[in-house]
Amino acid sequence: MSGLNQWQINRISTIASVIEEVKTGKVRGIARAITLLELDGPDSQTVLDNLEPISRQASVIGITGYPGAGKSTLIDQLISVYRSQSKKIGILAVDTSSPFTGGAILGDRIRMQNHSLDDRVYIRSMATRGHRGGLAKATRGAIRVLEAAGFDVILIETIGVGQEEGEIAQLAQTVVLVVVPGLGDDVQAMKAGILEIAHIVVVNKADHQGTTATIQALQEWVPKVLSTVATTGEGLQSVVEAIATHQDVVRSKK
Ligand SMILES: Nc1nc2c(ncn2[C@@H]2O[C@H](COP(=O)(O)OP(=O)(O)OP(=O)(O)O)[C@@H](O)[C@H]2O)c(=O)[nH]1
Ligand SMILES: [Mg+2]
Repeated sequence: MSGLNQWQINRISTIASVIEEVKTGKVRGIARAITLLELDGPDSQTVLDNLEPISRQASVIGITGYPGAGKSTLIDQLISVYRSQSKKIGILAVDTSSPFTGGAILGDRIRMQNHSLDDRVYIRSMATRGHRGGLAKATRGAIRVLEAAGFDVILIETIGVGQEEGEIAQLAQTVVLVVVPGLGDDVQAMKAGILEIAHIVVVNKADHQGTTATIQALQEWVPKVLSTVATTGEGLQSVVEAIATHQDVVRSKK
């Protein structure tokens, strides 16, 4: 290392220790690695290069849908199921605080805190607001970090409209779209966009009126339409099975 100055040597050894912590699944290392990727500075490529050889293959599931549809509540239920299967689960909540539900990220933390003391569950909010394409880049890196740390399932929560819908289709193997009853004409509007990339559509808040009509309207366009009440866990088992079935298809194609 004779060509390097002390600062460069320190930097390299810091990254090496972060990578070492990631490999052993240490939360602190995972958090630092993802922060380096978010900063998108010179260290971010070094982190990625060092993760490459230890990367594994996790199930990457996108949970997408309009603000307030119940994505976080559904994820909280999915965490419980995957935990009972002894899986390690990472959650990347990307830009979920909408102008409508401001402060949702804090809400998410509170809702998901059932799991916050569990070292087999890692929850991270990723702020990419204002960065065009930032979701894809930093999130792809964060997925690598979690894979390297031995996570089996990675759930990505996104609003999934506009620019983001193409990005989530590239990041996740299985895309679950969460909608609520009473979509009506919106189904027409969604056809060319998010419905095209969704593998599974979940009509959540099935305790509200209009669930059957919404399911019927969607069934014309999407192969798999299910309904849930995320707050009680009703219908959740079917969602878990549909995800597993789609994951089998994904893996058989590799
Ligand atoms: N009645 C009813 N309420 C629900 C159901 N699922 C979620 N909710 C409620 O709907 C509100 C929004 O749920 P969240 O899980 O935060 O929705 P989200 O899609 O994550 O919202 P953003 O992150 O802001 O996009 C909360 O008050 C939930 O308790 C359901 O099945 N039925
Ligand atoms: Mg949410």
